[in-house]
Amino acid sequence: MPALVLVGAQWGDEGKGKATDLLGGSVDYVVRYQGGNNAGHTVVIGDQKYALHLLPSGILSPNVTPVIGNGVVIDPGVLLSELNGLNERGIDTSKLLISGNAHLITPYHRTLDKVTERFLGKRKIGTTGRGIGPAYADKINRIGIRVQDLFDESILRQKIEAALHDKNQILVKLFNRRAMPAELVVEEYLGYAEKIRPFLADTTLVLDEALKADKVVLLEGGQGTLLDVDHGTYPFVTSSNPTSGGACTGAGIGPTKIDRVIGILKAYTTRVGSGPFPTELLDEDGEALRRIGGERGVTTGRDRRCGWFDAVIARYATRVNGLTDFFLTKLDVLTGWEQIPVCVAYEIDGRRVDELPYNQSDFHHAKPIYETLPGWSEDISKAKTFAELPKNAQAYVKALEEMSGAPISAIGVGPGRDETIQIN
Ligand code: 2SA
Ligand code: GDP
Ligand code: MG
Repeated sequence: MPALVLVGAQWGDEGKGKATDLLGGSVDYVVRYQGGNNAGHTVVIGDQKYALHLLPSGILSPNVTPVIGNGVVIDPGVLLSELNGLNERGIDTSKLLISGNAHLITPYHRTLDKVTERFLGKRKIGTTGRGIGPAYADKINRIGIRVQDLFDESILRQKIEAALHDKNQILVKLFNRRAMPAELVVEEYLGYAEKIRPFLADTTLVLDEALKADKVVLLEGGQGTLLDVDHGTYPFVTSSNPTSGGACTGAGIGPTKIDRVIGILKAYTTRVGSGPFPTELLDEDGEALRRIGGERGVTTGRDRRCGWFDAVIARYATRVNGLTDFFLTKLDVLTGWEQIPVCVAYEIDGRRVDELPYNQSDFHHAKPIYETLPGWSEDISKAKTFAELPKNAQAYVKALEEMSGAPISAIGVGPGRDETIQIN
């Protein structure tokens, strides 16, 4: 098995961190290919809980080489404090490899992210405020700062001065903020260079050699399919490509190397930030899902919006990612509901629609058409096989599988590493 991709099938927070960690025992490399420290991936090992933002979740598996690919945006201060935090807890992070082509998030990106959101008011995206969008905008505008620039003081200074030329005008004239002196940013970033140097690598070459040597490479997406800048609910998206295609560009490997694409799928739906969400529950069921599921942002601490499972979205994720299988997570959270509604299609302006509408206005009008499945009340957190699940839980999983268009190969019944049912 050469390379496999793990993507969020909904709006993120499906449990990708746990899934990556679970696969950690059988893979050699875990690569982050997009996003930055907007991600929040939780891994629970025994009584220890880890929240990873920028580092690949595979960093917790001793035999894994963790890689931050060229498609990631790195806030160096956050990177170093995350590494320190893990070192203090006894985790060896010395194997980490970082692409010199990854872009850097700077203080002006963070400021621009926050002031733009404030300016948008009610129309805000609900970003994490980590500077992700402005950093990717500079990358596309060809005025970004890359990791490799840290090692050439003159280039770093020129690039930061050039990037700040327009931004300071915007900050002062449009947002009534103080200008940011380029020299301050240069000084701070030069200070990161030697701390980052030991991790610097030609990561596409390392991964190519690994694949040629039959090593297993896991490409780990941040966020989720519906937050993809091309395939998500634009403009309420993140500024990169979490979908499986992004894994190729963000890690620098070709699609012919990938033979499995796993979609991580929550047994219900959540979303953080603004934007359409057809099955959102603004009632006590939504509140109960949030409470029982612990649905709170790992990075920002924001309450997540919660709703029933949406099969239209799952089918869409199967399509745009070319999913081979799903890991279904958090089935245990649904224990105790007598009836569980599942959205099978939408009604849009009086018409039934079975596929995700590509027109955003239509999606904003979409009303869920529900089928209701019988629930279960037995505790399922100790179940180790599919057969040990109550009949109604089995039927729920089978129904989701049929509606979503790809087989379910694992089921999460709790946050812990071993609280998973493997199928086959
Ligand atoms: P950004 O900051 O530019 O990427 O925000 C754009 C949109 O993307 C959403 N987004 C996320 N959605 C779910 N989980 C994310 N990670 C954290 C977590 C979120 C948190 O694991 O809980 O702590 O709030 C994540 N990162 C970005 C974001 O909400 C915007 O809708
Ligand atoms: P990620 O961003 O996709 O890695 O997901 P998050 O870590 O943001 O959110 C998923 C949350 O669900 C975390 O708190 C996990 O510990 C937890 N989790 C993952 N799988 C399961 C599961 O099967 N059952 C329960 N109860 N919790 C789970
Ligand atoms: Mg998360």
